[in-house]
Amino acid sequence: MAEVCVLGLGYVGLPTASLLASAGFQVLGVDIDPEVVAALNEGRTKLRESGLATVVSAAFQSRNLVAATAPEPSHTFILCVPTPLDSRKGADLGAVRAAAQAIAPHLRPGNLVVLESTSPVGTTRGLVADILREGGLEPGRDFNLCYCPERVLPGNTFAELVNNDRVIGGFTPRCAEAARAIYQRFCQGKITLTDDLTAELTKLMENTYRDVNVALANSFARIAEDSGIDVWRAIELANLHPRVGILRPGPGVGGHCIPVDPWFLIEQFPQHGALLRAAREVNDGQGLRILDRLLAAGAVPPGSKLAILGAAYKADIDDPRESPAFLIAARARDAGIRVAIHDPHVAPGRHHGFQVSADLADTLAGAAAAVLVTEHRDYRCLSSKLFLENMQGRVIADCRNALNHTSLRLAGFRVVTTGVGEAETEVDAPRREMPLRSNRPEGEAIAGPSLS
Ligand code: SAJ
Repeated sequence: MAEVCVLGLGYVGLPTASLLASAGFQVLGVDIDPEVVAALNEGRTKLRESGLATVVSAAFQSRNLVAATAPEPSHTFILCVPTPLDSRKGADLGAVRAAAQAIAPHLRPGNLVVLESTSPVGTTRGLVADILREGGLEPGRDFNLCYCPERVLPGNTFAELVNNDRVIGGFTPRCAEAARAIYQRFCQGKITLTDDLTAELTKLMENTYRDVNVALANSFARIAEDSGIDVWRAIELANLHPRVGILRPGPGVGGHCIPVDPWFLIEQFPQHGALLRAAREVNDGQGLRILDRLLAAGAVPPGSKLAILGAAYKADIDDPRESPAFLIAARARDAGIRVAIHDPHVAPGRHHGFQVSADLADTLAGAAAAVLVTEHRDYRCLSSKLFLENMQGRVIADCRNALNHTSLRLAGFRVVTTGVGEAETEVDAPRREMPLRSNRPEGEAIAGPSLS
């Protein structure tokens, strides 16, 4: 009998299972995908992050970790399954439901069940508890039930799993204590106990905070673009204030967490969702802004080629999920533009309906314009010669302010940068007159409370 059964062998479940195995537990890792299970049992993993593959293969080699397609009786069950959005931007809890149903027949008195998947407030004591009760056992009395959100940053998963502080929310305080006994075997961060509802909201708040703050940076970028100001310099200066820490503008927010999680709160609490929804809309519209600027400048006429640099949703990772690159690509294709996408980390092949290539020269070949979406380390040192020799046009858009603009301009390129007004993109261009007047029609009052 396994001591711990981890359901879902994705980017959180597999490292967690491996760390538990390294800590000496007998772990059964469960995934519904037989190919994933077979590959893992043969010692193959798709994980390419530094440190992770080593921990995973060591866990399998030690035989403390074994993968299977169905759970078995165990002392502890940890659910690390995905919670994506459904077509109405609500939480799709199908995988959580299926995982709870799969463990229900194996549940015994004294067991511990932990949900890690990001979930709407109330999922642990609602959906999960209801399914587990069907076997006649009561959470808090007969078995322990907790919510313990993962907090790892993709790209730094292993270090964050070990070092980050964790919040454990118990259905009862005793449930939380039972989970602490397991997590403290591999987590070196501080473990704080609370109730399941608070822990669920905490996780959603963390990612919503990030989304709203990126949206704030993107809103500032738009203001700067309209004012002929360089937002990157302005942010640098604003961040000299001891209580200000503005994030970086960009092409919007990708990945499977931050563009998704705020919707869980918006769906559950629409009466308080205005700010959250506005942030989502700003971030979702951000990628298309750079394309609109290229279209407005006539840089990519129908029939021409646009080269997109970066398919991963953020720098130096291989994950293309929800990447703004594909939003830009789809809109460009709709406008009759031929699109080529390059990424040095994402597996070459089709993603989101587009071919991603690992050949940069080929991606740039004959392009009228190029747009940098992801600030991979490999791109930051690209020479202007590469663009010059391969591209047909002379326009480069930089969503991350990551390229060497001086060298590109000296080579004859026009550089369009997120957060930088057009006048600022020309060499030696005089600073455009600041629009001191607002865009409000003459005489219209500013809406807001009256001071009188
Ligand atoms: N981004 C910007 N500007 C910034 C920071 C980020 O445009 O200044 C963009 C990135 O390019 C990316 C997106 O935001 O497209 C999200 O990237 P991220 O690095 O902020 O976060 P994720 O999605 O990789 O991981 C987040 C983390 N949450 C927080 O930092 C609050 C991580 O700790 C969570 O565990 C993870 O979501 C998750 O699984 O929920």
